[in-house]
Amino acid sequence: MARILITSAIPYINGIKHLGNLVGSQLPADLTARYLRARGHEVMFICATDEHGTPAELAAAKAGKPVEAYCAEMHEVQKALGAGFRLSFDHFGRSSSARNRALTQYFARTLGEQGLIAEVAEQQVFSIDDNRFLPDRYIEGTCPNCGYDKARGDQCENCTKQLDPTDLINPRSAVSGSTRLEVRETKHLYLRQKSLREDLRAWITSKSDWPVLTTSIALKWLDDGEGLQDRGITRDLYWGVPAQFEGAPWQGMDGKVFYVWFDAPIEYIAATAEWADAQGLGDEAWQRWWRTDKGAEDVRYIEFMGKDNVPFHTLSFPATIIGANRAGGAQWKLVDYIKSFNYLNYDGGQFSTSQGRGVFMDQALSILPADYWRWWLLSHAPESSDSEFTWENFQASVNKDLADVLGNFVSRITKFCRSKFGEVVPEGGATGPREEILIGELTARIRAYEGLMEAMEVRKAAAELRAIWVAGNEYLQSAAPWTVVKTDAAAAAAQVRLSLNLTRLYAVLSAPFIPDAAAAMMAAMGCEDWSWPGDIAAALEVLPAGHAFTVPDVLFRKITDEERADWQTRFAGVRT
Ligand code: B3M
Ligand code: ZN
Repeated sequence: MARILITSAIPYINGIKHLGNLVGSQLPADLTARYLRARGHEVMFICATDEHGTPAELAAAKAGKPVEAYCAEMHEVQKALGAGFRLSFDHFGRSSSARNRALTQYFARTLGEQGLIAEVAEQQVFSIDDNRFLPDRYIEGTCPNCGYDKARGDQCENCTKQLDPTDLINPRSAVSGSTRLEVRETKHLYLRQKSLREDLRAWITSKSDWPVLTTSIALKWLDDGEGLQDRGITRDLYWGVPAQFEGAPWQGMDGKVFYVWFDAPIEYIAATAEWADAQGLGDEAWQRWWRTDKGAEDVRYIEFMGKDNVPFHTLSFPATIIGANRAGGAQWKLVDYIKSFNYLNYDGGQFSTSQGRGVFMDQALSILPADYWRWWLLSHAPESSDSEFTWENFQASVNKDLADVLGNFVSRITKFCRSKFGEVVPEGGATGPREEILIGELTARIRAYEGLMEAMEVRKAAAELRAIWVAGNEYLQSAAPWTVVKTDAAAAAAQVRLSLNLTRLYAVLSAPFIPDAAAAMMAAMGCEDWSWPGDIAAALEVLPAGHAFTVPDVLFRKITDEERADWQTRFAGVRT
């Protein structure tokens, strides 16, 4: 038994996530957490909402709400949707928590004391009427490239040209519309990442088991062009972790907060502390996951994220950790393995939050239960390349894999047994060569499935699980107890007994992918034995003759062509 810490990239607070976001981090992280728990490991699975920064402030302003209230509300919405998708977090925290404020300030102070933070003077746009500095996105004006009159200080949405605020024609404050703007000097804190470059390189190159996708992105950012740059870690915003605090090794940072990407990964640690608080446990309970000087040296730490988040997790966050560890006091855990994902596209284009294109988490659950989505998304996870959601493929996958293969097996065997032997596992008869062949195939496939799950090869693991279901279906088809029973009731009883046991085994094996259906199968088998199978022959004898079961409701219904067509139109357009 091992201790495994799993974090999923924490979703931004502003708005409901689409299925592409879900399959890029939270869902595969859940799959792994569920599997490793089922194998008897001690797992800590952490996620949170990423609540600070400009996007949160702007979204709150657009919703006409104070940012605190907006974030509190959206946190509950995202938490409920996570629960709806059966994401089995040990804790779903908030980056705006008191724990994260304290830890972020602690890391900043420690880095500062190590000489790893520089104070840098910058020229920045100040709005006289708003009495504040304006970050890029808070300045609007006319694009010098295409003439679009709502271009933002960082980019023109119309022609996509990257801009500096000073490029804009007739710049104005996005907060008040005021045009009384001037450039003033202001001071910001920079993390001196450059001086950590060789430490980072040594650490990254020591990770020989990392996927190429992860390592190549990390090394590219470390070495490309000008290479790793020192990075501003403060912003002129109201909403965030205050950069001026008691004990800070700098002055004059009042009114500034840490940059959202500085405090967001620290929230992984803080959310574990929030978990301990919620459980009424002391600091040692979360520190044993995160501090190698407090018992975390044997923890294996795995992070899940989309590929766009990799630079922050291979360079910036490790720079924070490595820099803080130099102080020699608390020793914080670095990630052991990063599982990163490509993008999921939607029906010939991209999912788009701003255009409302694609299926969002709330919409998905309003049309079908979580397991249907979990199965499709995980069995088509964008691992080695981008993948694409189409309604045809979704329909085919649900109807074939879930309804025709797994659902049909369970329905057929339970109904047949009820009609011939009643709702108890039948006695008598013995298994023969056909069953031995099945057990041989299942053993080989289940061991392969375990290897793939351990390696977090999500698509391949799904394919192996599907093959395990198919093996049972083919066995039942060729054994044909409904024919055998006419001449040899005892032989048919043995076949049925094995198949009912296989239903229980399917529940155990499938639970990481489709937890609700697995629970329904286990409940129908009148059993609570979720133990992972060692010897497969033994696992197919857990339900003894005479054990009562029930016929479950339809596990998976088929998606009709009309529904498919309807959904296709409904989700093509603009989300209202
Ligand atoms: N919120 C970006 C994203 O949701 C960002 C991840 C933070 S992980 C510390 O993709
Ligand atoms: Zn433009």
